Order: sequence, then C-alpha cells, then structure tokens
Amino acid sequence: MSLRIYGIAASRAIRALWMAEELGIPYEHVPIHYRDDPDGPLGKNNPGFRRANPLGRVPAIDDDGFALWESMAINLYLARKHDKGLWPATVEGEGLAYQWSFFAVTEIDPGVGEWASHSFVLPEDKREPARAAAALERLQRPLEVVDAALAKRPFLAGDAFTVADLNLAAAMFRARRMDHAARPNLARWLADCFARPAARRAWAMRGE
Ligand SMILES: N[C@@H](CCC(=O)N[C@@H](CS)C(=O)NCC(=O)O)C(=O)O
Repeated sequence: MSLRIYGIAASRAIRALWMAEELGIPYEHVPIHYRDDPDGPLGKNNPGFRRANPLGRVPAIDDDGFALWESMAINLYLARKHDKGLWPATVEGEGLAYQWSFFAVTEIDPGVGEWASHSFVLPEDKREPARAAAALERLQRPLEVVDAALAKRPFLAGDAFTVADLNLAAAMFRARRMDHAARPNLARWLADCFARPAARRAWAMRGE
C-alpha cells in the first residue's frame, strides 16, 4: 500500500480520510491518537508517524516515502496528484482552491473550534458562553462571504465539487450545528457536501 494516512478519524485527519475516500484510492489508515499514550504503538511518538510529521500533529501522510503534513496541503496534493475531478480544471479554479483552503484554516477553523468547544464539546461546567458568543460574532462576516460566493455558483470553484469545497466543508463540520437560516446558500452547500457517499463513509469512521 503506497499511501499511509496518520491520525484518528476523530481529529483533523478526517479531512485526509474524506479526500482519500472521494478519490477512491487505496490507503492504509494508521489511527495515531494525538493525546493518549504517546509512547504506545499508536501514540504520537510512533517512529513512522514522527518521520511523517516531526511536529507530532495529525493528519500526516507517507505517500510511498514522500512525507507531508498540514491537512489542507495534504488534500491539495492528493487532489492534484490523482486528478479524478477534484482538482479544478482551470488555473483560476486552482487559485480559488488555494484561497478557500487558506480561508478555511485562518478564518474558519479557529472560530468554529472555539464556538463548538464552548457550546457543546467541553463538559458543561467548563463551557464559557461568552467565548462561544464572541467566536460566533467573529464568524459572521466570513460566513456571509461564503454564502455570497455560493449565491453565484453551486460550488466554491465553479459548477462541480472540488478540493475547495471538501477543504472548507471539512473545517466546518461542527458548524453544521449552527443556525444558518440567514445563509441559505451556505446551508444548501454544506448539506450537499456532507451528503456525498465519500463524506458519509469518512464520517462513519468516527461514528458520526
Ligand atoms: N493546521 C494543522 C492542525 C493540526 C492539529 O492541530 N491537529 C491536532 C488534532 S485535530 C493535533 O494533532 N493536536 C496535537 C498536538 O498539537 O500536539 C492541520 O490542519 O493539519
């Protein structure tokens, strides 16, 4: 097996697992747990994993000896390498794939993480509603921008689902629990992305 994906599905590794499922490529999943038992066989000190990502964060991949980390970079690489329709057909489309992927990790990931932690992820006595509210407030403008983009076209880089959609949608999986009534285009797109068979298979790996 040439492609190895490191990271438990209940982590950002789900992004790479979803991509591999979309592409229909063979891969080996090595469910490294980034928190538990660091020196155990599937802990973050696993030597193969540390070779793939010296930072010790998931996801990371080893693709026939080529190591790569950072979820968005992994997915851009895999989509481009396998060219099964997830890589945009035009150079402008490629620009949009980079734009939405960087947007996902800078504008969306931190806010959604903070909002979700203080809304439903942390135990109730550890949640700070003011932090959830502030995160939601900060997300309003970026989410409006996504909604406006999707008013003009069905997917972020054009008429078809591409890596741009996968990368942003995957970073928004917890944002599915937000009220998107004021953002109907975003709501439609998010539901479409998560209804894809590959998304369902990937999320089934985490029991969701
Ligand atoms: N920007 C990175 C973030 C990776 C990341 O923080 N992963 C978490 C799990 S979701 C992790 O490995 N945390 C353990 C640590 O930071 O030591 C990416 O998108 O791949």
